[in-house]
Amino acid sequence: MAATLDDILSSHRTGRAIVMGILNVTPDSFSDGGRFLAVGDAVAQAERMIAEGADVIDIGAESTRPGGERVSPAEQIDRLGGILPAVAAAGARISIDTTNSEVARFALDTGATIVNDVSAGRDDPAIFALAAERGAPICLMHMLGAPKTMQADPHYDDVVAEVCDFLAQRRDAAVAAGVVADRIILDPGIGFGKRLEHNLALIRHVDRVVALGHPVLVGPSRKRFIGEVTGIDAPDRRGAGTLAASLACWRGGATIFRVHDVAAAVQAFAVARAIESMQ
Ligand code: HH2
Repeated sequence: MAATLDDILSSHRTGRAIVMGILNVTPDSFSDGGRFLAVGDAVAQAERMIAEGADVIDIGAESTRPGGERVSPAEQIDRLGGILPAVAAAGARISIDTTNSEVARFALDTGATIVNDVSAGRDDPAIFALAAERGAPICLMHMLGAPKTMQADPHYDDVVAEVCDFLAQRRDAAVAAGVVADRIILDPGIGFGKRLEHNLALIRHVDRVVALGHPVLVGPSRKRFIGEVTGIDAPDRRGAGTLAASLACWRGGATIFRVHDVAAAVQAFAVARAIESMQ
C-alpha cells in the first residue's frame, strides 16, 4: 500500500521508508533528460513507478544539475500542463519539484499535494505563503549558492553543522510565514554545492539532520559522488551505489528517498526492514 500523507509526515518516528520516484519533464536532466518530455512517455513512466511501489512521484520541469540553465515559470508550466493531471489521474501522490510559487500553485491546482523546493524558499519567498495557505507539506533543501555556480569551489568549515544551521533557519523562516512545522521535510541536498567528502560526511552523519525533528528526504540517486567513489561514469549504472547510500541514510534515520529506480529501492527497503524487525 502506498504511504498516506500521515505516513510520510510521521516517517521519522516510525522508520517507514518512503520511496519517491523521479520524473524529470526536462530536456537536460543529468540522468533521464529528454526521455519523458512527451505526455505519453511521462505518464507511462509514472505508471511504471507506481506499479513498482512508489509512494510519491516527484515531477520537475527544471533541471538543477550543476551548471544548468534556469527555466521560466511559463515554460515549466507549459511542460507540466498535460502531464501533471494525467499522472494524478493514474492515482499517484505527486510532489512538485520547483522553486517558483507560480509553478507550485499550478501544480497544487492540477494534482500535486507536496512542494519540493531545492532553494528552501530563497528563490521565491512566496512559496511559503502558498504552502501555508494550502496546508501542503514542503521539503526544504540545502544548497550552497545556485545550480549554475554551486560546484565551482564549495567550501565549508564543518559541513554537517553548517547544513543543519541552514536548515533550522529555513525551517524557522517557513514557520514564521505560516507553514505548520509538522508539514516541513528537510533535505541535506546531496550534490548541491558539495565535494565528495562533503556528500559522504552528510550521509554518514545524517542523524544530525534527523535530530532537527522533521522527516528527512535524501536524493543520492545516481549522483556524481557515486561515480567519484567507484569510477563509474554512466549515471544509469550507479544503481548499486545509490542503494548503498540510501540504506546508510535510512540507518541514520532519514526516511524519504528520491530515486530513479523505484523497484530496486522498494526491494532494498523491504529486506532492510525485515532484518531490522528481528529481535
Ligand atoms: N536532486 C535533484 C533534483 N531535485 N530534490 C530534493 N529534495 N533533493 C535532491 O537531492 C534533489 C532534488 C537532482 O537530481 P535529478 O532530478 O535527477 O536531476 P536534474 O536536476 O538534472 O533534473
